[in-house]
Amino acid sequence: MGLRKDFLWGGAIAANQVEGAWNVDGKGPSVADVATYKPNVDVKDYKKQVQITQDSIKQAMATKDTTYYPKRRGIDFYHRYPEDIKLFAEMGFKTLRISIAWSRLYPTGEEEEPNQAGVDFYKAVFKEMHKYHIEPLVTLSHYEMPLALAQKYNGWADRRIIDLFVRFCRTCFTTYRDDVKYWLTFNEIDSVTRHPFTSAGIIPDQSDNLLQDEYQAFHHQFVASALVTKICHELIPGSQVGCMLTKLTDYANSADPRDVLASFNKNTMNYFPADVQVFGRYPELILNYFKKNNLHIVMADGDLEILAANTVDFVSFSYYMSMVSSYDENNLTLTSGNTVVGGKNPYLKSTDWGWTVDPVGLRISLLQLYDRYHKPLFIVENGMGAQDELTSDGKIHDDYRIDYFRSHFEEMIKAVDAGVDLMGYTSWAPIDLVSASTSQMSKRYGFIYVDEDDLGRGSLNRYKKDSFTWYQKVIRSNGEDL
Ligand code: BGP
Repeated sequence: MGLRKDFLWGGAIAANQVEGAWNVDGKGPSVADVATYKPNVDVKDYKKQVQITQDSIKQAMATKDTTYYPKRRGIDFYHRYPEDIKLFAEMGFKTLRISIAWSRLYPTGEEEEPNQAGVDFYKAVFKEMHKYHIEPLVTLSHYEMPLALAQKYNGWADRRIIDLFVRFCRTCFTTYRDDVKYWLTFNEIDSVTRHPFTSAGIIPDQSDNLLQDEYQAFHHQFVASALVTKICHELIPGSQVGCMLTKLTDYANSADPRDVLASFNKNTMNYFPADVQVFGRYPELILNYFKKNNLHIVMADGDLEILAANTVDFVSFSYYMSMVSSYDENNLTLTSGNTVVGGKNPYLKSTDWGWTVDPVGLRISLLQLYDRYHKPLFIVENGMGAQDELTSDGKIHDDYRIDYFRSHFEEMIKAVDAGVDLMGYTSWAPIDLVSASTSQMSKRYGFIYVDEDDLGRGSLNRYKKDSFTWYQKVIRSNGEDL
């Protein structure tokens, strides 16, 4: 069988991790611009890594320094996008997933009219992609919102954000209607409870009841996502809108039924936001979880109808690792879980950052998602963070990365052979960029090396890694030559 003839091979990046130019041409500060480089935090403690307070934001905004705020500088994609897109085209990309920085179009989120320089920037980026017949896949919210909205409203915890986001999206649809057909609403929508600031602009010490605010934010994002899906379909005939979840595939630690129960709970919480976006309603178990935990989600009249009437066209997801759950006597209800890295799995190796490498897990994920949702799937992130060495003759021998991708592609193809309808695959990330969780540059994902270190030193020159030519061959053969 093999992959579709029109399989969308490509790569994925996000505005806040590549663009830089955080305060030029009218862009306002975003939540990403106050994220600090934290080299010494235990990578297993995801919550600590992304911890943010009202004070840390004030401190960050008192300086224009980019050394310790790497997302402010990214990899200078803002100025170098023609060179980068040309390299993607050389690999044969059919698609490129990017995101639009809300704060580049609406600096504080509340302007009536968009910032023209921001609008023009993305127009130019799309033009460059089309020059090489690269189909844009655009995320409307990828770990980025105007900082002002986080400070003033506590982000998505406040219902007023819905209208502001809809205004931003409407601008995107009207301006880029001829450029973009594939849209995603919220990146890794399930992550609100894992890192509320990055994902929803919630400043934890500004919340009286953090868990309540997180679930309220979920609800607002669901409504916003549904409204935006409707508007997109109206404004761009033939467009397709997808949801995007982090597929944190969880295994029971043993055949002990109680471990199986723990794992079921974990997976159910992981699926829930996509369930709402695909089925158009809240799962009963989640509504009961709200009740049991005294969470009172305020829903306006008509919200449930909006969710029901505007479900997504396809399901996209990121897949990096699998996790393991064990029974915990003190925790018998569904839990959101606050770590990304689960228990140890003796059958799997891990990356230097402790993320398990589990290609079969990708196949399992594809089968599970297709069986659950019966919608076309799109792998929009998958890859391995590693430290690379640039040799004196400008080469990077990254066999480990090739091995990672090869093993994942083999399993992906087996899932397609089993009947999964898969639209495409975009690697995270085709070019080295600033890490979302650690703000490191040294956690490298790309087929293209960027000469920049954690503190922003380097020429920013781009170099092709060995994996560059390998991926080019994979795309050319539509996955037959691995
Ligand atoms: C996902 C995010 C991306 C990306 C990736 C790798 O969660 O959607 O933005 O960064 O993970 O994570 P990290 O950069 O922390 O290694």
